[in-house]
Order: sequence, then C-alpha cells, then structure tokens
Amino acid sequence: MEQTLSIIKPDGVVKGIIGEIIKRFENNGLKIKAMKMVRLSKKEAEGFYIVHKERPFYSSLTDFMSSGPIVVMVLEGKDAIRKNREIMGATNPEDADTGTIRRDFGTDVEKNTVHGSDSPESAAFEIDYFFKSLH
Ligand code: IDP
Ligand code: MG
Repeated sequence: MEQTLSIIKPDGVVKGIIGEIIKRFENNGLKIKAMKMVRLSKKEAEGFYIVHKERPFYSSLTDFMSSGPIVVMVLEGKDAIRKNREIMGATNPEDADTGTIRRDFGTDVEKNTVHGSDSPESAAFEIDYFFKSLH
C-alpha cells in the first residue's frame, strides 16, 4: 500500500466536478484516507510549490492556487502515486490521454484541474504539508 496527495485545484471546484473526480479515484481502487477543503494564502501556495520557485510560471501558478477553495486528499492504494498520475493525465491537457481527468476537464497547462504527487519523497512532503503543518 502506498499513499499520495491529490488536490482538486480551484478550476475543478468552480466547475462543480468534485464528485466526478472522486468517483474516478474510487472506481480505480484508490481509497480516500483524508480529505478537506481549504483556501490557501499566496504564501501557503508558494510553500507547497517551493520546488518550482525558479520556474517562470511560479508566480502565476501560486496566484491561481490561492484564488479559491481547493479539495485536498490523501489517496491510498497499491501503486497509488503512479495510478493517480495515470488517472490525472499529462500536465498539459492537450497532451493528456483520452479519458483522463486533465483531458476531460483541464482548461490549459496551468489550470489543469488536479495535482498529484510525483514520487514517494514528494508524497511524504505534500501529505505532511497539508495534514500536519497546516490544519
Ligand atoms: P504536474 O502537476 O503534472 O506534476 P509540474 O511540472 O510539476 O506538473 O508543474 C506543476 C504545476 O505547474 C502544473 O500542474 C501546472 O498547474 C503548472 N504548470 C506546469 N507547467 C506550466 C507551464 O508551462 N505554464 C504554466 N503553468 C505550468
Ligand atoms: Mg509535479
């Protein structure tokens, strides 16, 4: 069993597809172990995406991630990190496979509806960030 952090980004909440996204996780054998809706401050969004601080899109991304409520979840299952990334699809919705969340609902490369941890190290940092440091 493995755990990963999932976020339904502000665009997903605005579009009213929280239930649809959760259904996809559950249908694919991922269990919701923890879940909450929060609104990040700009500083909290910057802390979460600290690995991207040198990237040109860091400022825009953290504005977006602090623009409205998000739904944060810990997903658990066999191979959960890879499985979640597969259900999400590629970063750019235009490149994402048919039937993935980003392909079906993403607006653009930034407003791509969901976040998912990309490694055991980032999963540990990200789960801790939301379910230990932030309450
Ligand atoms: P990932 O979410 O698929 O792991 P990352 O490269 O880790 O993709 O980027 C983190 C987030 O930053 C993306 O999900 C997306 O919201 C945003 N992002 C990535 N690349 C770009 C870009 O080229 N322009 C604008 N935003 C981007
Ligand atoms: Mg990433």
